[in-house]
Amino acid sequence: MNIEEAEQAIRDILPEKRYVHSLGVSETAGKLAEKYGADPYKARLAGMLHDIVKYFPDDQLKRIILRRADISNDYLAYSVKLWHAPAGAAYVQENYGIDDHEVLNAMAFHTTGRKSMTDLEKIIFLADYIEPGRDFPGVDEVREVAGRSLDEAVFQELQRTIIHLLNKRQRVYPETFEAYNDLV
Ligand code: DGI
Ligand code: FE
Ligand code: FE
Ligand code: FE
Repeated sequence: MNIEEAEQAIRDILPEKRYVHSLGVSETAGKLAEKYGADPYKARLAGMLHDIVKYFPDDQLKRIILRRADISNDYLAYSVKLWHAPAGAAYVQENYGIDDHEVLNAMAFHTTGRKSMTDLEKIIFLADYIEPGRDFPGVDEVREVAGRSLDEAVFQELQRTIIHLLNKRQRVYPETFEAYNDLV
């Protein structure tokens, strides 16, 4: 599947707002890849598809996670907001024949992060947070840091996300802490 086909697929599946967000992630990820020496094509493809199953019913995402031996069932004990990331990677592998594991892992870990992230994984994780459509307190600071250090920007995103979850008295997926510990 090429970038245009991926764009067509999400245009058909996602609501307008999420489609525009995905275009922003794709574009931002492509630029970050050029800057930090990752593959811009893989970055744009993963960015385009990263939220493809975001609006699938929870029970459908759960079934994908249970069916796939390569997706940890631990996700099911944490927020439903986490499920679309690994389920989306499985979906594009099964339905679009995408077999590039760098692209699939960048999609699978775009929400939680994990220990020892590749640059492509960091780029999708970060692009999701700072694409031009995002508007929340602190996003401009992270955009600024993203212009000089990929690791520092990912670190600040993890720090802010964990603080945000703690303030809302929500669970934190252990891999998010592991990603944080890796970069602190
Ligand atoms: O799908 P998006 O909205 O574009 O963004 P995302 O896939 O990064 O989802 C972010 C949401 O997930 C955000 O509301 C925080 C929430 N979340 C819930 N539990 C966790 C979590 N995020 C992380 N990193 N770790 C968690 O344990
Ligand atoms: Fe997402
Ligand atoms: Fe994210
Ligand atoms: Fe997203």
